[in-house]
Amino acid sequence: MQDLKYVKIDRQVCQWLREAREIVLSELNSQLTVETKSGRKDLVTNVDKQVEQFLTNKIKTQYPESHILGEEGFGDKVDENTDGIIWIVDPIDGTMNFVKQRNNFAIMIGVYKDQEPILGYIMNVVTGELLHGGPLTGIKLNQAEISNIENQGLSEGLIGLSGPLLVHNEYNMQTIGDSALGMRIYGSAGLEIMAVIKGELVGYISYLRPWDFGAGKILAECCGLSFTMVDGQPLNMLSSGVVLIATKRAHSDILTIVSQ
Ligand code: 2AM
Ligand code: CA
Ligand code: CA
Ligand code: CA
Repeated sequence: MQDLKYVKIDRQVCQWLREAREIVLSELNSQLTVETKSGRKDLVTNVDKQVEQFLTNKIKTQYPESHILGEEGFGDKVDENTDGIIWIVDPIDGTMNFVKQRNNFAIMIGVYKDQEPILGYIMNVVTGELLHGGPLTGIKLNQAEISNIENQGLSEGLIGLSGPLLVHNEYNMQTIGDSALGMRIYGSAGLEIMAVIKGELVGYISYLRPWDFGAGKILAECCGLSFTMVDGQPLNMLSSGVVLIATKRAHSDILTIVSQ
């Protein structure tokens, strides 16, 4: 059953994301201001900041009672208290790709109410693909219903991995990769989660923070995928750590290898 209130909110957030996409596309060939955060591989640009400001302004104007957790700090301070409505915003997911490739990055929003999943958004900025919706609206890729995701095992598909986990062989990552038909490293958690939902990957494993998975968790769980920490433990919306998103069969295959 669709809840019309959320269908309306969904329509509005999709419109904001299309506007945010236009902002980014208009800057795609401009010189960027790039700063480092924790180290030389951790970047933020003027466009990351501009998109986060744009989205937080829209959310605050339309839904003033909301709290916003934004990666670049334009939202609110959200600590242990996750009651009420929380919007989790990642203005550019895959900033390194944005800077070096001007391609292969996403804008993401996740909306939770009293810790329950409400709506999730992953927008592939360059292609315009927008995965959106939640348990009360259904999930769509632009206007199209998502088709059933085949419950393939690890050996039947491609696995998305983060580079550092693979290089350091954490959690037996090299055996996990070798057990699949192949490994892929896209460099955007949002696009990798979208690829699992589209059936292009059987799973994805990476160290993630709340803005990296806030949207994807809502979308993936609605599509029947498993979304846990890499040891199978549940995660909450403020968790940080190594996260495993996969079909039910690939999830079980991976947990077996992790525990070996
Ligand atoms: P970002 O571009 O929004 O920072 C790159 O492999 C993926 O991991 C991207 O989705 C990136 O998001 C995220 N990422 C990069 N550095 C990270 C870090 N130190 N901790 C958690 N996620 C990170
Ligand atoms: Ca970042
Ligand atoms: Ca991110
Ligand atoms: Ca980001």
